[in-house]
Amino acid sequence: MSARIISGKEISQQIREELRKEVQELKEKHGVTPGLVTILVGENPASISYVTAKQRTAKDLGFYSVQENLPEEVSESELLALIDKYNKDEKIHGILVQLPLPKHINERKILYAIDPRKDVDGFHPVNVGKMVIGEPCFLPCTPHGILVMLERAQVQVDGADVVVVGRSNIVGKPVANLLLQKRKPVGNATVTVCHTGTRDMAAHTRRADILIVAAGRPKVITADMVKEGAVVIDVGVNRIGTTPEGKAILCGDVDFDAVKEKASAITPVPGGVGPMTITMLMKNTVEAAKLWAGLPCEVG
Ligand code: L34
Repeated sequence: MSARIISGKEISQQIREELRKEVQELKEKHGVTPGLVTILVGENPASISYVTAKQRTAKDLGFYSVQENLPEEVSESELLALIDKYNKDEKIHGILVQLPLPKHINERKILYAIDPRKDVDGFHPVNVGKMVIGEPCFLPCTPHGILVMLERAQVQVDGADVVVVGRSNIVGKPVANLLLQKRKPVGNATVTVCHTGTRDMAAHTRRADILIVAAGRPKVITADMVKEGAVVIDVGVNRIGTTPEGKAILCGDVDFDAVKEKASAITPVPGGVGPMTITMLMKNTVEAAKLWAGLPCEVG
């Protein structure tokens, strides 16, 4: 039997419609327009594509949005000065610095410089700390998107054996942390995290009721590594070539065609976790605007 497809694209569309209404209401009732700045350094094609999509979505939802493009050679202090400017800008409620940054820039220093109240990526240590102890805060967009997908697809998470492949600060660590928390409706799972130091990865993945893969390598999860009936969330977006028309050919970290015959539900690539990441950035920016305006919100 072929797995049910959990479409990030469709769930995203639903949430974007909800957000569009909320933005309109914020404008009409409170005179607040959510403001987002996305900062791109250099010309990494994947980063350009993601930031462009973020800007397009922000505009489509009625945000005030600003795109900053900086050259690869920009200095750390110039980038810090720009962040400082937007920390003080009353029209901007969310600041996003697209990662990865060039090697000569200290990523940590940049992320620490963003005002935690405008940290719509949830990467500032204040927000990471709050997340770990279960306080209201900005949740990082990809893990947040995964939680919402599991919720809207009505996957039973409470009590489930979840296996996460990957331990990055952006995905693996936070998603593992969130799912082990006693939070509702998505949480209270038993979580295992596999990484490059794991001795027998398949022994772990085969036990998973829910398998979340953020390894950053194409098709590392094959059908023999998946339990019959498991729910599989594929976070990978790998560029494995280009079409004759010059479009990127994408594939996930999961061997989709084989695994879909074994799983009960699976997310596709493209159209899975990626669009959800962008949608949760929009959600966080709306929350940031409410926080700034002193309105009730989910982040503090
Ligand atoms: N600061 N840097 C910061 N915040 C983030 O949340 C990100 N991330 C990751 C990389 N760097 C970041 C993203 O935005 C990954 N990521 C991201 C965002 C969107 C998509 C994939 C990754 C996405 O929309 N993927 C589409 C395909 C798009 C394409 O054609 O390239 C999909 O359907 O999966």
